[in-house]
Amino acid sequence: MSGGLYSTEVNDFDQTLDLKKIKPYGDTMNDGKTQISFTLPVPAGEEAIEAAKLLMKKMGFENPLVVYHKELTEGFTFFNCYGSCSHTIDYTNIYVPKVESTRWGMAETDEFVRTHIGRKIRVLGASTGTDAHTVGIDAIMNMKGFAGHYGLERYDMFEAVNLGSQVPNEEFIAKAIEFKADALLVSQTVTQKEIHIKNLTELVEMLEAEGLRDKVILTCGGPRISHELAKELGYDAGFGMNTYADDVASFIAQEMERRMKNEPA
Ligand code: B12
Repeated sequence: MSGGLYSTEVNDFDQTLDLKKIKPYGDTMNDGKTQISFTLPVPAGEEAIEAAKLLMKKMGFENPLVVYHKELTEGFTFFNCYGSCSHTIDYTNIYVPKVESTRWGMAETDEFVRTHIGRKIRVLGASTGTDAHTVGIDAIMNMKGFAGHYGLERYDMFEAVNLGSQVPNEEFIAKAIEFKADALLVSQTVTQKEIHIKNLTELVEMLEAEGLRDKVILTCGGPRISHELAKELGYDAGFGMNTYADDVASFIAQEMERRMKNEPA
């Protein structure tokens, strides 16, 4: 059976996907439907809701709707809103710098190190500066690893030492020298007031001053770290959310082999 209200509505839906102009998908292609939440520093009430809607319009959302709001504490109201995003992105023109290595599993990486490096790779890791978050660096280094992926301590061909959190850069470098580390793993979670940038930059400068920068493979990671940012700050690689030990172990093994090949005999 054709015709009727339902089929007319279906046919009216915009089904075209143009990768040069993508926008959020709600239940129909190109409807732009977006959920957004934020807090405004004003008391709850009709004026607060109107302010939230006006702000959404300024952000480029059509038909803004506040579906939930609650005063969190006196003078601060939280909003859950919906709206249709009017902006689009050219997906065909996107370039994201990525770590250039092939991701292997633990057995494959161990075998590669055995064959091509011929000894264990010494890796030192820490959450440095004032950062007290350890779960990220533990996920990468500790024996049990993260989400079914074993950590570096489990690898036969890696000797991994995790110094934990709040390790000052001076102490990290001193330990790296003592341990004769091949690779350094720095974790940074807190990004308030760009503290991670300050801390990561300080470490690079201190390594350079000690003449150590080129002697180690320097990596950093954390939920707000990208490979692009890491390279900008002078690191060899940066790893963000949902990284596994597999990613960083493969990178270190492959990078170490590259460097060994380039070393004059
Ligand atoms: C648990 C937690 C804490 C615990 C930490 C306990 C511990 N032993 O780690 C405690 C309660 C101590 C804590 C304290 C604070 N926290 Co906190 N915390 C969190 C929380 C809830 C989870 C973080 C976590 O464990 N994630 C899970 C791990 C597995 O993920 P991950 O860290 O991203 O790691 C992965 C990758 O990023 C990557 N990775 C990470 N590091 C590295 C390193 C290398 C070399 C590589 C290769 C990869 C890699 O691999 C990991 C696995 O995939 C987050 C909120 C959240 N839901 O994320 C807030 C959060 C991180 N904390 C936050 C804040 C503000 C704080 C405090 C400042 C609060 C305060 N005012 O006191 C303090 C910080 C104190 C300090 N000096 O650092 C903010 C940070 C905001 C920001 N952008 O700066 C968050 C986002 C909460 C929020 N929404 O406000 N926190």
